[in-house]
Amino acid sequence: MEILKEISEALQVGNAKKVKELVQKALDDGIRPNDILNNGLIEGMSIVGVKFKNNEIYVPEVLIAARAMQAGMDVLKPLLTASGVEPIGKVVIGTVQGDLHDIGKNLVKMMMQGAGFEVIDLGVDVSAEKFIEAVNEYNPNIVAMSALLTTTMIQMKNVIEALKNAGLRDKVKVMVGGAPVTANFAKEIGADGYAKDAAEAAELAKTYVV
Ligand code: B1M
Repeated sequence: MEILKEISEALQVGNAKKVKELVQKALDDGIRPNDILNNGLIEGMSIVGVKFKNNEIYVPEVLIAARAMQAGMDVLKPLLTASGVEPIGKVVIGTVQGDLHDIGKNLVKMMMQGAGFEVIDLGVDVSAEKFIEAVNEYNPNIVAMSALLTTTMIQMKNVIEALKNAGLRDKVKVMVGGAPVTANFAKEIGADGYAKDAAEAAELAKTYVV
């Protein structure tokens, strides 16, 4: 669809205003929020990722594209998240220590909210200690961790070890995800589950509270 291509292109050049307007127009045209997300916004961001990798663009351009992505996600948010319903469970979510990538984590949060969870978002660069404090404070069903760097994904293991040391491991399900994370890695570090994308993450989370 032409408008989804336009959304992807506006995102790639970091035009947040245009992304916002186009996402709204796509919704008004009756395009489903998930199609706008996957074939417009995420599609655009994956092209940004390839250009970044090939040194065709640099951190500032990626940051501007990330802001445009967030602007588009803000328009979709009310449609992807449930409101006014009794939560089906509680999730503590964060991007692990040393890692500042939050777009995927924010999407997972939205999808989980859409599935009926109350989500406590600890943000980015979250240390094991902060995860433990939050588990003690909020008593969640699930701890959800995101990592986008091969150098930070190992922090997920530290959080699981910290949960064990604090005697909390059996009280929560731990799920992990993010581009470099795999199902095998999740198993190796002793997580309960892995999801490859935000929709799958919400589905997996539901299986932990039924
Ligand atoms: Co960064 N970055 N970045 N970056 N960045 C990557 C991740 C990279 C792959 C780019 C590349 O080289 N191609 C590369 C990592 C290489 C590696 O480790 N293997 C990289 C690098 C190297 C870096 C820096 C080190 C660059 C530098 O400074 N030299 C630096 C590190 C900063 C830090 O974190 N300490 C850095 C910085 C940044 C920006 C700040 C500029 C910006 C982040 C802005 C922000 O998040 N607010 C940024 C961005 C935007 C990217 C790319 C281009 C896009 C990431 C993204 O948002 N994708 C990325 C390249 C790429 O991924 N193609 C890249 C869209 C998002 C929807 O996808 O986050 O994967 P994603 O989430 C997916 C799934 O992974 C999954 O669901 C989502 C889809 O539905 N998912 C989960 C995510 N979390 C989950 C949790 C779950 C389940 C599923 O359960 C709990």
